[in-house]
This record gives sequence, C-alpha cells and structure tokens, in this order.
Amino acid sequence: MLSSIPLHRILNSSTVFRHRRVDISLLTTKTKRRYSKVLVRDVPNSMAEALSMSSSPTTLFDLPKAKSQHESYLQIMKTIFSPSNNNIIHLKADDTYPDCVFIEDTAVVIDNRAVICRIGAKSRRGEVDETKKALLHLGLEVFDMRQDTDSATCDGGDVLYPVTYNNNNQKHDSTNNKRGGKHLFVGISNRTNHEGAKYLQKKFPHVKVIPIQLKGEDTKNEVLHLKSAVTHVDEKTLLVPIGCEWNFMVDIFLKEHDFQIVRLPEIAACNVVSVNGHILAPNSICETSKEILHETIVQRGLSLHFIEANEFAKYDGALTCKSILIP
Ligand code: CIR
Repeated sequence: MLSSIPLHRILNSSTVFRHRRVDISLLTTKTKRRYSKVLVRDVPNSMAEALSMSSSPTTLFDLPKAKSQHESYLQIMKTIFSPSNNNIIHLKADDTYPDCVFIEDTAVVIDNRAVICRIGAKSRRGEVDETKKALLHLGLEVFDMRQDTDSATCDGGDVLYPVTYNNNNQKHDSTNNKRGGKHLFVGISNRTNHEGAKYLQKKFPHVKVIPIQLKGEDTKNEVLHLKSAVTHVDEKTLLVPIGCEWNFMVDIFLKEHDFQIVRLPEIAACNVVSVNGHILAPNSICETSKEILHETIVQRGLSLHFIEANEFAKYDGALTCKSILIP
C-alpha cells in the first residue's frame, strides 16, 4: 500500500496534498464551508510558564518561533475561512494565563450550542471567560459548567465529536448536510471527570456521550487528553496509534461503533484538525506516518496540510488545541 506513494510527495510545511497540487483558494470557493467560524487566541508572552507533563522539556522553548508557528496556523485557517467576513475570531492573549493559546480546552461547541468548561487544571480556569464572551457575542446558546455544577470538570481536548459536512452547495439545510455527529466521545482523564461527561450529555441530549477511560489501573496511557491520541479525519474515520496499549480504543470505536480505524506509528500523528475538507497535521511526524495519512486523506478526497507546531508540543499542545470550530 505505502510503496505506491513516492517519497518526494512528502513535502514540507503547509504543503497541500491531493491527487495533484492545488490552489487552496480555488478549492475553498467550490467547497461549502460548513464550519462558518473559527475561534483562536494569541500566544501569551508568558508561555514558557505553561503546564507540561514532562518536568524538563528536552529542548528550550522558543517564544518567537512559537509565535511564528502560530501565525502559520492562522494563515492556513485564513485560506480555509474567508477572513473578510470576520470568520476568524481572534482573542488577545492574556499573560496571566500561560496556556491560553490552547483555546480548545475552554469550551465544547456543537451546532448552535456551547458548553463553557471548568478546566481541569486550576491555573487555567480563568481562561474561559474570554471564550464565553466571544461565543455569546456570536449568538450561541451558552451553558456554563462552572455555574451549574460544583464538581464537573472538562477540557475540550478530551471531547471528540466525529462529524463532517456535505460539500454539496445545493443543500442548505444543515440537518441534511451533517454527516455523523451522533457520538460524543469524552476522555475521562486527569482533567475531565465523569460529572463533566454527564453535564455534556445533559446539555447535548441529541448526541450519545460515550466516556472513554484514559486513566486508572487498566490503562497505561500517558496522554493529556483523549484527542492527544485519537482524532477524526471524517465522520467515520479515526486515527489511533499503533501499540497494544491503544487496542482498547479500536475495540470501542471499531467493534462497538463501527468506525474505520487508521493506525499510525506515532501518537503525535493522530492529532489532526479536520475542517471543511482540509486536514491539518503536524509536520514533525515521521515519513511513515505522513505516507499513511496522505493515502488516507487522498482516498477521501480531502486536502492535507503539514504545519510546524513543535513549540506547542513542548507543553503537550497539539494542533486541535489551538482553535474552536463553530458550525
Ligand atoms: C495543559 O497542560 O493544559 C497545556 N499545557 C496543554 C493543553 C493542550 N490542550 C489540548 O490539546 N486540547
């Protein structure tokens, strides 16, 4: 399977893969943009103080590099969303919160409804207020976990919602356009608890919340969030790392819920952003991961972009964690 893809096609940062190289602007004008907006937050000057699972990052954090990598992320988002229509909502960084660029953790958005999270890490809890303001401003129906419960915690990075939208411009009815979106997988982690998952079920009654145990005696999985290890390419295809410690995910996703599973040799390769026919993946992954991703994505008629994000990985941040997608 892999030998059919010449290595010279594995190009560098921000490269678009399809059957042939394409101009993104042409592609996006033909494609119905079903996520209409994206929420992002700037890199704070205090980011070197951000939380990290490892006590000593292997290489020193480089703030200017992080800012420039974030800029590339925003540039790709600008080609996918039309910035002229204020589709990119850009929140200013707050140096009081060194992790604030990881905006995904602050809220869960499904259709026109949002849940504001009580983030698992106490030092991050104040990050959510700016997100809440922005979502209210957009007219979403907003529920605040912090006001409604005493103990529920949730990081958006633990919430996986496999959904895609029909690219057919003729159909304007959002219910017809939506594919998948019946399941909400919620990682029960050091950050997200069962009360958090129950709260999501209450506020999103039209989806089935399925808790996935990431910590406990039976699991040795050293990831921060569910989406550190599994994300969706489309509504029925999930990326899961190779390794017997991840087989329980295959049992859940494939055997119980009939998803197609693509296994990748690295955990880092399994975090991709799937947005309006585009897949954003980290450029730092190995050639084998790139080849498998390429094949998976071309088969599905999607476009693949590799993005530099290694400065964020030093603080356990992946690509999904830097945005909130709004349908
Ligand atoms: C944290 O530990 O909370 C941050 N340093 C990283 C958060 C990454 N968030 C995400 O992947 N959704």
